[in-house]
Amino acid sequence: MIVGAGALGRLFAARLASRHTVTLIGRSGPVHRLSWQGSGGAYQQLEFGTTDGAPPDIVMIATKSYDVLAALEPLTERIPATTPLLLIQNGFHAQPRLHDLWPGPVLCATTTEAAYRPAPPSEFDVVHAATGHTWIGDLAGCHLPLSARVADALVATGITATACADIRQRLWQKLAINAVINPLTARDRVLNGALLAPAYDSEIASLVGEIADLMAAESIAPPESGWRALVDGVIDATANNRSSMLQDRLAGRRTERDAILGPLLDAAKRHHLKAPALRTLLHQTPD
Ligand code: KPL
Repeated sequence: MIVGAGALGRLFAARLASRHTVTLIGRSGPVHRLSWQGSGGAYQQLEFGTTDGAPPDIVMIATKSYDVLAALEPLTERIPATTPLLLIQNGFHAQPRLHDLWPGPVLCATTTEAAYRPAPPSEFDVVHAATGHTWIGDLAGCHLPLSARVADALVATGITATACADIRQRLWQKLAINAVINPLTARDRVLNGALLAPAYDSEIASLVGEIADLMAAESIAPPESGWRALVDGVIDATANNRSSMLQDRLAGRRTERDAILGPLLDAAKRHHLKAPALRTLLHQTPD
């Protein structure tokens, strides 16, 4: 079962439906039909099952971070509390909360798969823009065999996925990237690539410097290339993207500001670090 019918939820549903019975639940209930365009240009029309029947083997929650608890709530009556969850959210807000709350295994994923929902009247509900890599693990590192089974199931449907024992590190590394790119692009309404302009250089340097200190305080290992090179590399590789936060802003939706900048500012408080650039950015970022 996949809860959350945004671009990623639809992408995973479309891939998994080739080998599994998938129930995809959106805001207004189950999604029964989906047309999607694969990254190689292949086009497919898919039909999904209903929510009746046997309990799901796993529930993937692909909503925005702030919607995770509300999305799970109506399911708690219908699925055993031992059902594994797979969370695929930006930031580091929903993951530790669900890890503490849910009795069953809580797996977390971070992905570089890129998908988007084209504006109507497109014939596609979702377009797989670029293939990427999905990492799966749990915060306590005690469900590695389950993570490996889930990763294998994804690989069998064409999604490159790997189980890992260090998902917390990977989620925080992704957080470092999102904490720079998403708020700046949403604040200034620019594509990711605009951040390569010299005008952003010193602001990005201050943000990355504070993030590096926070990561060190949280024992998150720096990437081999260093934090700045990591962020610049992603800006370069996604230069033509509208960040998810900019998309939310343009669509008048709530943004994931608190899930992305919140954990960093909480860490700053824990470690008595001031983080002025991040603090300023929080106030400038649309909620
Ligand atoms: O993850 C992203 C997002 O937009 O949320 C990046 C990596 C910044 C790509 O746009």
